[in-house]
Amino acid sequence: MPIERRDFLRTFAGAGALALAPRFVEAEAQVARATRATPAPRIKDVSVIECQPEGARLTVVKITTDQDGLYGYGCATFTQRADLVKPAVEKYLKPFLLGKTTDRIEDIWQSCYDSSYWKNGPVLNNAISGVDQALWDIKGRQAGMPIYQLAGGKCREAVDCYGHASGDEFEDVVANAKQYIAQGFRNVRVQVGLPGMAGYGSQHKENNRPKALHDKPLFDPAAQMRRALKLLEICRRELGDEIELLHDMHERLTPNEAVQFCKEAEQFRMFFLEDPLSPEDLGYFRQIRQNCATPIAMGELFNSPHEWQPLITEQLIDYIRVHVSQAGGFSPARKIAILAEQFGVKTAWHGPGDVSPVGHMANVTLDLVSYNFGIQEYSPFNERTQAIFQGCPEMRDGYLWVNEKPGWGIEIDEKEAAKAPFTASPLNGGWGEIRLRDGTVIKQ
Ligand code: GCO
Ligand code: MG
Repeated sequence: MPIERRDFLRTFAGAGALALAPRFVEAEAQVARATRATPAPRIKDVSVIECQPEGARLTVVKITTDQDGLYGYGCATFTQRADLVKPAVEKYLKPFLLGKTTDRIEDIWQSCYDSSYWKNGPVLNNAISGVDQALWDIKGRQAGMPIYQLAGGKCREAVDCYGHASGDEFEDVVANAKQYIAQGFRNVRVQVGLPGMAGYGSQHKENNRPKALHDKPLFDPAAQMRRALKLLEICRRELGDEIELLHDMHERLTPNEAVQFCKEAEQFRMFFLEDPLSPEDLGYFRQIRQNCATPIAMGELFNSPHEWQPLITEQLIDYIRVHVSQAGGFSPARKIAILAEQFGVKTAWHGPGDVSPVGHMANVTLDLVSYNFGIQEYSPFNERTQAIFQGCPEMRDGYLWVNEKPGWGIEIDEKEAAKAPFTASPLNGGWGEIRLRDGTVIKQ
């Protein structure tokens, strides 16, 4: 017992109290045991792992701590500008983070966010996401729990997904959709190529390209609109009423065409139509709502709360569809999910090939813990990806199953990652251009 405590008992409580001292000491020790955490780990290193096991360039941040074997991974994938994320992490966040304790995730998120003064851009948000998710991974590993437990536990057993069915012609799409259905999927996204043009989701062979005033990839929004509506009609007929249909408009139409498209598509009872408008045209969502009840998903291009807040609070969309690392990671995405729940909006986190398996685990974790989960986009992991990222979530019967290991449950084999470096490409992974017949460049 500390001397001062013994003196205190003798002086103020008398000898009787001193006799009770052993019990007092034991109680004190119990409190100490309960409150004494092992000293919080400190950040010893922040590094970036890059690889391209499939089409997309993937970026992951690794945070190493001063405690033996304790580290974590976070997804920071921004495939079109991948080379910029690494220096954002190494030259700015790393010096800011070295020596800090890993236990204050929210505090670190807020201070990284503010440390650039200008914020909410895709490069910096991805860099912060890498750090944020790596810190969650570390906390999960410390607790010996998967992160869904730290976020409150499961609301459901597994995550209902949709697969991507596509093809040059209508019958190819239907056949591809049937393959998904045969695997147990209940939901399919359908995309058809546009003859001679650069459509989204399926590139049609350039055999009968319409005349244009340039030789760049070509697109015609009105033709796209007619073809996609036809596809939905055929799919509803051929696939039956039990299958949920989704379609990604990829903000290719003009705002008024988008309103028309959503209105026309109402008859096909879609699960949702995705990205009818670009983030620059958010005001038109009011017109879509006023004209039809087609469920709308939006948000994969969002980086800023100023983009998702009005759509959610005005209940202008049905599914919020943010790319988690583009919003800054697991911490802000959890807040988006909770905000959306309050307004009856469901989640449909962006899950394409340009999310690393660590990011997919973050998606699946959000899906499991959010009451207002809607659906999850699914992209398969090829063998090369699984050799690098061991512990990818598993697909069974159209459901994704979380990895039950602590943290995100993923181990990265850095030697395997080094065997799949970014491949050379003329635009360094960036996208080219798509133009209308007269040569006007459009959003893709
Ligand atoms: C989707 C998306 C993607 C994006 C891609 C951009 O809904 O899956 O639209 O296919 O185009 O992630 O890099
Ligand atoms: Mg999309």
